[in-house]
Amino acid sequence: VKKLNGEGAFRCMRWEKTPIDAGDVRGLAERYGVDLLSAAIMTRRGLTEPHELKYLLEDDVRYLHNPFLFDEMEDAVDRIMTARTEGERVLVFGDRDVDGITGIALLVRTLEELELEVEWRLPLGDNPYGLTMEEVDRFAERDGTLIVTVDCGITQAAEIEHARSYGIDTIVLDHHNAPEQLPPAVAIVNPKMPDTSYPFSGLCGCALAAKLRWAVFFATTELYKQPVVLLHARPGNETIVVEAVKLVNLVEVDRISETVVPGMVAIESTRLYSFLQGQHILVYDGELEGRLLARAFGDGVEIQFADLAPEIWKLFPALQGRSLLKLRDSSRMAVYAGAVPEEVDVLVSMFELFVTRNHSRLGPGYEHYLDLAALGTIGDMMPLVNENRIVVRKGLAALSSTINPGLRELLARQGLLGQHIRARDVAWSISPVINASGRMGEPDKAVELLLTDDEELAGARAEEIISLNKRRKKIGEAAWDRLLPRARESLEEHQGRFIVVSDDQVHRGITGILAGRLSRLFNVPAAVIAELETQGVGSVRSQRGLGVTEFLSNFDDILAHWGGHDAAGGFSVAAERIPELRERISAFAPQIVLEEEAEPTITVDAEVPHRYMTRELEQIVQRFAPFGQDHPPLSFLCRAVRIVEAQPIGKQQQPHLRLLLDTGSHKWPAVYWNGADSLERDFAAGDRVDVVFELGKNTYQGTQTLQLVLLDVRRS
Ligand SMILES: [Mn+2]
Repeated sequence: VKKLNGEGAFRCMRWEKTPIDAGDVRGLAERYGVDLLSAAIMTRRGLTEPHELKYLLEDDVRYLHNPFLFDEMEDAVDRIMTARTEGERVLVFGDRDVDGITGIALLVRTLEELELEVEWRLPLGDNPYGLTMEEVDRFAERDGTLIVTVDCGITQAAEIEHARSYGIDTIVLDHHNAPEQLPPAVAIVNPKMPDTSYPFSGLCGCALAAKLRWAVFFATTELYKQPVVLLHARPGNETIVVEAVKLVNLVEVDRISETVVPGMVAIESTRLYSFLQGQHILVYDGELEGRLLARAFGDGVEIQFADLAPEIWKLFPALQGRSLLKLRDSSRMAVYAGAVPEEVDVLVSMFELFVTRNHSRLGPGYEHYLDLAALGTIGDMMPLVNENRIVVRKGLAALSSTINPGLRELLARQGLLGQHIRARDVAWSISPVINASGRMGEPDKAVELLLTDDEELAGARAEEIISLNKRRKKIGEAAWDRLLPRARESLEEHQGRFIVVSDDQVHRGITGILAGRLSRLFNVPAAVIAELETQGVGSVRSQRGLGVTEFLSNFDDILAHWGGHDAAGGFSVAAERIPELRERISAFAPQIVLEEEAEPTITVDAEVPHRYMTRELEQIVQRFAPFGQDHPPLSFLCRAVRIVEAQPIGKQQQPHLRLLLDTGSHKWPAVYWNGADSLERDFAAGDRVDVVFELGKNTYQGTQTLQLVLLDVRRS
């Protein structure tokens, strides 16, 4: 086994292809109407449950979870609506990374649309993470009364209490792990709260801002907090089954099903009576429903309801005259429901569709703002599973055609304007640039970029943050050279369990990058501390299962601030206590238990027979895109392909290989990064080889062509 570049890449890897059952694959393919190869990949990736496949195969925003599933979303919305009526001054305070910056932009634009008086701040220069006492004082002096934090706040009980002492309320939108002592906020919207009813924990801060946006615009409709009952009666076996679902803010709060023998019971003696009393009732096809209800309970009983059908038919003429039963059988919803859905569930979904289509900002208009949420999600390395898939898919589509002047200027300079933008384009060319502004102490430049409607200013800000990124790269390289030998010593000192290095030359903005790079190189958790004048500012990056916030909690008494996720975290410490902190970490190190180092392995998603090695493979890859955290690119195995040509390429020592591979029906261009050493040693032109590859794109003089990106090559 040979380690490459010291960056954790290995040659001579084990190829792992999970065995699957052909019958399962066929069943999945039939049920969801996909090809067998896709079904095989889904099965190998363990994506076989209806609710998972929904997020893989669909990308309509109506599959997003309802924002009111957050326990305190209504409180947040109410407080904002009060601020609107009272003409209050609102401060949006965010973190200085992509997630915080996009979150601020999304919130400020939203609150301004509501005609609120909004200002925004985030930590500049060497200022510490999160809201500070000084910031609260400053806002109090300006007679502010409401703060909304995004991507920070959950660990800031003291600062938020301080705001409260001025009579300033705070709404916290944060996705960092919640500490035991929660801040005294009027509302906390955090998917990682211990017993939240929200069904997905992987949202970034900006996505929470997008959730709040939907919720406040929902609150401008007449439906906000108004219970609505959707009612449906259907003939059963000599009976009539009456089903009803109660929604508040489009969230189901109650449901009932009554089987009635016509003429046998008075409606007053059924549970239905109290369920319906005083409610706003909606049905589909009022004439038919009225007849069935009259048959069930007698002509004397009159249930007041409104008929949704004419409204729905106006919006979707193709549905004219169709019964709920017919709609159920043709709806995608039935495919993803674990069991056959009730007709009343179809009615619920029709109603949701009706509401979101009728209020542009809740439906198609909502998607325009997902460009920012996609940037935050990718930049913060959130898992691309569950509803994040829809956020990112829709967000990338919105980004590709964005009208935001700042984003357009930035995309243009990164060669992405007018392109079909992929998640990796964002991860490589957009989020590092926005992040650099914060790392270099000038994140306000990036916020201005995203908020301005002035093209000239947008262009200037784009230039500035791109040059900040160049500077960030330069100082990062210099710091790396200085820290690497000390990191080796630290690793030895801590019995191969942990790395901690501190340095007074390291820029505070790149501790996270350095810690990440060290942790990947040595495959252990690493901490990097920048020693500033009065304080140390550090980042921790995990590896092999160490929980970062749990780790940091051991030093709670000595750290000034700390917080984070399981995989990454940050902290600050008074300068004079840095040596003590290092000693404490060293004393703690023997207790660190790391998971076994895994054997270097490539997971193969599917073996592709030669006859399937056509351009259609790209369509299969697209079905599974976007790729990222917890959802890596598809890797394929193809056996016995003939090497037509192989040519070393790359600057200086030409470490890479460009190849032409013959798969029978097609000749494929391929690239093998760092593969030049293998030529003549492991294989040669003319050989037949087995290859594991990802499908990639090669852009040459503005034209994109498909190519195979080889991950491993073996002589057949
Ligand atoms: Mn974040």
